[in-house]
Amino acid sequence: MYTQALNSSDGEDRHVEDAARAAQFQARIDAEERIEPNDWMPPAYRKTLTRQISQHAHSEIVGMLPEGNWITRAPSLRRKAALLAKVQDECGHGLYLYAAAETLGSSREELVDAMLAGKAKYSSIFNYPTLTWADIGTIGWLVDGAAIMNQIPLCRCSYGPYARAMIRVCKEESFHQRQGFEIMLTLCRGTDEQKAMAQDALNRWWWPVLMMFGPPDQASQHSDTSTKWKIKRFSNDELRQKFVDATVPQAQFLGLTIPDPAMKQNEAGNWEYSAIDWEEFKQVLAGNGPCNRDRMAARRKAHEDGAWVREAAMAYAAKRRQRAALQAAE
Ligand code: BYC
Repeated sequence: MYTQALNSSDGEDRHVEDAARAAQFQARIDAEERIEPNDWMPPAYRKTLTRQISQHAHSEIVGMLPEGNWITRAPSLRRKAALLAKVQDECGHGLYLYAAAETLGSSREELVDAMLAGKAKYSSIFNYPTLTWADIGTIGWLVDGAAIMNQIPLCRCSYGPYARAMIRVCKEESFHQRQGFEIMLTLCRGTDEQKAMAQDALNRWWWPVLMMFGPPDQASQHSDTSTKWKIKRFSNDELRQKFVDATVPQAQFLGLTIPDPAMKQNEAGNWEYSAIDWEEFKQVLAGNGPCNRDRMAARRKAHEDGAWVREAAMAYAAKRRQRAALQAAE
């Protein structure tokens, strides 16, 4: 009886303490202070950040596949060098992001395993195929363009390691966007066949790119808490609209037509677009996009093929630890 009473009062004390810490944490967020790895944070903040950062990391890594598909077929040495550098940059982004997620207490191994087991998501956009060289231009122009729109506000995210990683990622994404736009410009100023190829790529990528920003605001599960904690600075729909408004003049400059005949500019200057097919998005997230199975198979194979590298690195690290311990004992 006495023990029970003690436990219940212990529980209440802990509850009061947690509420006070949560209030203090929110006050720091409201004051635009950065949260760092060793600071106290609500378990749900840690969980949602780990979810978002790891999904972001997986997207960078899976994102290497559709473009990597064209490295051997780039039309010139210059194009090949730029594409190689871009794909390597995406790999680097994945590594910074896994490192940022690790500061929250989940190992890279756990995060990668969750992705390979199909438990963690990666961006829907990378489940579409790259059929022609114009797809490489379109990915740089639109996919990296959308990524920049989404990631610039993440440079002001409340969690320090994520915000700092985003600064470098955004600089590199800007270069990617420019190289993609330049490919499109070259195709659009080329032969009729090249321009048709560019238009075809835009037709296929436009709607999937709009889906990259996530479900509409009323269906977004995480937006409210992520906004309260200043992980998100803009809603999914706000960023989607900013992207459309920035992209329409670029398409006009290229002489390309956005595949949305009902699209119109309103009095405020915003481009109103037609309804997005959210059923297609759901299907892609459920694993039924055109390339989901290929992407997962390629990642699993790469992981298996890389086992010897991980083993060698572990053996080397163990040897170094052993040598350091021996030296310390001398
Ligand atoms: N694809 O409540 P919501 C790049 C999921 S760019 C797949 O609104 P949140 C790159 C969402 O995760 C691409 N899943 O979520 C560019 C959630 O599911 P869970 C990566 C999506 O987090 C060029 C559920 O739907 N960028 O890497 O508030 C070359 C409900 O959504 C998608 C980032 O990851 C999607 N498109 O907002 C190479 C940026 N959209 O977790 C690489 C960081 C939503 O409950 N992430 N879902 O199972 C974010 O900014 C936010 O996580 C999102 C979603 C805006 C994407």
